[in-house]
Amino acid sequence: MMDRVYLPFDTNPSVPAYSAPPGAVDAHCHVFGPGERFPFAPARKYTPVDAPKEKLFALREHLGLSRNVIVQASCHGTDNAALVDALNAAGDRARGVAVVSEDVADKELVALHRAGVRAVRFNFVKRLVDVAPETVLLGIARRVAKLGWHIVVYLEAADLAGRIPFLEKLPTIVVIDHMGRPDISKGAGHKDFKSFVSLLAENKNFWTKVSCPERLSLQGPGTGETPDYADVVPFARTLVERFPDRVLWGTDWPHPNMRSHMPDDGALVDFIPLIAQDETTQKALLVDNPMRLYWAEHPEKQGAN
Ligand code: 0GY
Repeated sequence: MMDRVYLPFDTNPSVPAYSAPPGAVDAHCHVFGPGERFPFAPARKYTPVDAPKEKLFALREHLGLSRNVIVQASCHGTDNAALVDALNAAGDRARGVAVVSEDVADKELVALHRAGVRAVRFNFVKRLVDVAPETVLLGIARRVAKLGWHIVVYLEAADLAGRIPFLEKLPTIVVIDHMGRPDISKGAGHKDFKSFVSLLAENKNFWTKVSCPERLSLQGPGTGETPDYADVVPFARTLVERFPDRVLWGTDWPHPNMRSHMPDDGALVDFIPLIAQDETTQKALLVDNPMRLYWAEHPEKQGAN
């Protein structure tokens, strides 16, 4: 285990200039610990700073947002206790994305559903996890599909091509985190990003999160004259314009495992009008899409009532 402490999150983010529409969802964020109550996984690859639910809910209000989708991160492994605790405290204002192993019991899945979990995350990023075999993941996907859940996938651009046959076998909606982590230095006109756009065009059940400009940007925070992460705008804007009903946005607070700098969460909200340029598109990105995916009741779900 590599036990590295990452940068603490910004405890004094700016108030964004952009006002999100009523009901806006931060569809990618995490809760960590507190470690004393919810210990981190022994096999974790980094140790985060505690980022408890109260801080997340306070940030939601500060940024003018209404709801959260809380994603289980690798440092908590398959122990979803901190996530469930946050979901229980948030009531209808949060939904969850869990990480489970193949031996998860049906009754545990039902309990997660009752708490507000609506997806599982498959993490293919080798620096974060020991990646599970695809046959195991496919088995999990088939089980959670019965609950009406979907699959959230985290992978890096270099690994995408090799995983496409697997992704295309998944019997659910598939949400690809952080735009598939494109290489920003290549530009949005490069064939690699075009392939990602084609992948979404060809697979109507594939969605993506236009999130994490702070991880992808080479330019980094702006100078006052230029906005933060301006070099990521063409990528995110392309996806929002091309797939307005299959994109999600999130802060990624508390930005686990960031080493270069800690973003200002207010500036991340101000990234939204740069990538979604009219009110209809903003409402789709921030309200309609996440509500449809995480708050709708699925008639096909079984055993979860
Ligand atoms: C993210 C990104 C990262 C970490 C995790 O599960 C995780 O530990 O997702 C990362 O290091 O790129 O989405 O929060």
